[in-house]
Amino acid sequence: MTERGLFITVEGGEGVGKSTNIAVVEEWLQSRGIAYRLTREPGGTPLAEQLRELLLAQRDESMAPLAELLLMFAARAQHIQQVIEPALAQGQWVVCDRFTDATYAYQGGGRQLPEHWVATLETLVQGELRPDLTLLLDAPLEVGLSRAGQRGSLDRFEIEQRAFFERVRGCYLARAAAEPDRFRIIDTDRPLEVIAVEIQRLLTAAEAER
Ligand code: Z5A
Repeated sequence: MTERGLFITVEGGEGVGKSTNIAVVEEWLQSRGIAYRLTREPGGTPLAEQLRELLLAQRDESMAPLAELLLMFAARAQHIQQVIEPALAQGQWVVCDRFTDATYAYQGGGRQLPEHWVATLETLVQGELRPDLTLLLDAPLEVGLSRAGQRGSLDRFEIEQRAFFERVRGCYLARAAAEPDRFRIIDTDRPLEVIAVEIQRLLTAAEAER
């Protein structure tokens, strides 16, 4: 029987360097000859990418936080069924740029929706599926926001106020403290080469622990 792949998620607040460091994860997987699927949330399938567009676009009508929460999980249900579960079952490692910890952080922490709403939907949509390893990229707010601010147009989340992002970061760090076996916190307020070495070391350890 094919050994199930490892499910790795990469999380963090604005501009912490997820895209930059996911490239390091990919290079490591390729160097090991490990079959993998790189994907992202919200998104990862044509339908879920359409939901992503709805979620990120700025528009005149403000989106109700509950509608936002439900759309995140609608996209996730599609993504799990079409991409994540089949890949893991085939033995591929799945590397996902954000997953449900982002929902706890942004809709729970940022939008201040009750945590148990997120937990209820998590159980409904995911069943037993949880990441095996979560790399939480973390940097002081000023660092992340100033890096993110160098980009062009801002999406519906990026226009939020500082207090929103403080709650997001606080929620991520609290979740990491509560689940130390799954989370690895990576300080990204350091040179990229130093971060890359740490990520390679963590992945090597995760492979050895299987
Ligand atoms: N969202 C949600 O609310 N609920 C959910 O359940 C999910 C998501 C799944 C889209 O996510 C939005 O969806 C997101 C939360 C919400 N909110 N926002 N915004 P996204 O992941 O697509 O968007 P993002 O957070 O803006 O990620 P990003 O644009 O991909 O940024 P990043 O990956 O963290 O940063 P980066 O592009 O790698 O780096 C930013 C810049 O900093 C870039 O110029 C780098 O070269 C530079 N950088 C990075 N690291 C360093 C270091 N170490 N030194 C110097 N410079 C660096």
